[in-house]
Amino acid sequence: MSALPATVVAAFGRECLARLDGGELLRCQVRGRELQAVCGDRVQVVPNAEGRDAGSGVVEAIAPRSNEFARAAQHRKKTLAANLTQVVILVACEPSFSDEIICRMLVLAEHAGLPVILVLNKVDLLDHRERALALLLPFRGLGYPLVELSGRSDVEPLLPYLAGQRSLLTGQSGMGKSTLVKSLVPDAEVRIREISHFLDAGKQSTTGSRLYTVAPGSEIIDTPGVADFGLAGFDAPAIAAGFREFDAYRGQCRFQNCSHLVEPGCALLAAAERNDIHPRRLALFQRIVRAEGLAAAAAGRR
Ligand SMILES: Nc1nc2c(ncn2[C@@H]2O[C@H](COP(=O)(O)OP(=O)(O)O)[C@@H](O)[C@H]2O)c(=O)[nH]1
Ligand SMILES: [Mg+2]
Ligand SMILES: [Zn+2]
Repeated sequence: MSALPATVVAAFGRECLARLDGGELLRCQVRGRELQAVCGDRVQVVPNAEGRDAGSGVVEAIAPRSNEFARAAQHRKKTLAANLTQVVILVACEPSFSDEIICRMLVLAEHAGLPVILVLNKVDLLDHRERALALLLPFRGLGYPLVELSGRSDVEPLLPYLAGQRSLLTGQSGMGKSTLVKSLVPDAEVRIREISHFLDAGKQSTTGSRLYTVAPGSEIIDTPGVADFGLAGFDAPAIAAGFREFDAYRGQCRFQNCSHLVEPGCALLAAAERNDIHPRRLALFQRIVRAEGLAAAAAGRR
């Protein structure tokens, strides 16, 4: 049988669930060691012979990706999804979230060239809302929309942002990603069970990313909560490029290779001093550069 075009809606190691363009789901093996299918990939699938192994097939080829959202974990790139149009970063009023991790996710999204929407979830937990909004203050005015909602009871505010998009939903564990997806996708639970059934043999059916259709042309990808968003492979300038408000100061530091940590004549330090950039954002940049082990390299250059 000839190959059919499909989209990967769940992926686990050498296995994935592919949705044929007609809508049929096929559990697939990925051919060849060099191929690694991720959620959102466009693939060519050859169904297995009917009768012998119905509902299954083989991924023969993966189309080049227009973009991918990846995090680097222990020197290994871990691609969460591909061919996206935007990233939705979810935080919650409770439990509290890390603004450093927001910055890390923003670096990854900016690096992939993807627009970002910030969502504050669980606004029904009124007692914690003010504190959460205060933590989000440094991100206001950067051009990222901020949407407030309750993923459990009112997802309406997010709908206009999802229309016509393929959104990657990301955020720390416990922020409410899976709950939000269940509210957004009418038959989500049926489909989750369906997919889990398909992938049970894959053993890790709760750890992978999954693509759901919210409405025709609107898709959302739920990703597993990950503890940290490593930026291995990024150097300090690449990390700085993920802080969009730093752009206006590029080339204005006294030293061309300024690390923006301690140098005299640093345009970013001066801007933070004047509150032209939010001091917290600069502090988080510096913290990430140090955590990624890049501060020593910067000092060595001087
Ligand atoms: N109060 C409240 N709790 C929520 C809301 N959305 C999710 N939760 C709870 O937050 C916890 C984590 O949700 P989950 O969807 O598993 O988060 P995930 O780890 O990001 O997928 C669960 O106990 C949910 O019931 C919400 O809108 N309001
Ligand atoms: Mg979840
Ligand atoms: Zn500088």
